[in-house]
Amino acid sequence: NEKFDLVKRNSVEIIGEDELKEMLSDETNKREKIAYIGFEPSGKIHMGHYLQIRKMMDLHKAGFKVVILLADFHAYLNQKGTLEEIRELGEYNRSVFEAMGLEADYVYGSEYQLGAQYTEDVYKLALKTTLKRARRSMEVIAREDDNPKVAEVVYPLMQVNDIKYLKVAVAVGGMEQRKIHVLARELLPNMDFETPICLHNPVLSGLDGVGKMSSSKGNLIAADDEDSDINKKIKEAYCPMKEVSGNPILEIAHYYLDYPAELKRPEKYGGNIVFNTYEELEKAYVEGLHPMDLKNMVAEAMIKIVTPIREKMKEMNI
Ligand code: NAL
Repeated sequence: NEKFDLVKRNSVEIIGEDELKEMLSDETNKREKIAYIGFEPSGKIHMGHYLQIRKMMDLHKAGFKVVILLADFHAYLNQKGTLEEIRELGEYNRSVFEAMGLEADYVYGSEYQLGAQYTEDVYKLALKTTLKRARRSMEVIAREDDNPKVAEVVYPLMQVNDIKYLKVAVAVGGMEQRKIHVLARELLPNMDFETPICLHNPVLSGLDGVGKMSSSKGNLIAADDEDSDINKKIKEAYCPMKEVSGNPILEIAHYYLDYPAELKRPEKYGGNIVFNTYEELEKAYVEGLHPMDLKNMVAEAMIKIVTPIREKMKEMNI
């Protein structure tokens, strides 16, 4: 199925694949085709976000209504600032996603998360979830805190509840969201809601090779980086010879190059090579393709992706 391949492409996993296939081939919309992702509003939108936005565009193409949750209360509970500061970042994030070309409905969590029924459901979920499970689901998501707060365990309950309140059929997120999503699949069938399908995207490593690409760490390629920034960042990025695991440049090559991809080199450095698939490129790298050759390909590809976004952002005065 063509639509299924499009939706699955470049994801790490889909939990509920068979249900998704069924939805995609059902013209009667027995189950409303709504796909959603939530973001804690952030000061920098980077290529990790774009991987997810691109996936939402795939879902839109496959016939889904796309909902973007600007998760202001979630960011607030996760100690990202005052509600006012967070909402301002939310507006900025929405504009960047629009500049990326995403057509979607945008909603702030605070528009419905104070409702009486919503609140009662959070209490119900609080009774059904162990503290241990709630904290585990937040392992990668919660901000570091020497004295963790109760807010940390309220957060996943609200995320589960959002899936019900936004009538989500397909919940999308990075792999770090999977424990919350698995909790949602377990709990929601007892809350008068159908088990959500969950699609997880890869989480890119930071350009410094330390942890994940993150707005707070500056180890990223931003949606509005200039060509010179991109060239400099990639040139200086961690890219260990012959090594695949935790290699941010190879990861970007995996998810952002168009295959077949061509490496252009002068004859004296070995001449041009065409890689038909990522797997071919990875094999060549493990066998000794020079990091500089890989970096040149990746920098060119990133510039091609970022330039129209950056231009659009300038045009929109973001
Ligand atoms: C994602 C986040 C917050 C609430 C959500 C509700 C429904 C679906 C996805 C959601 C943000 C996410 C993050 N936890 O770490 O950015």
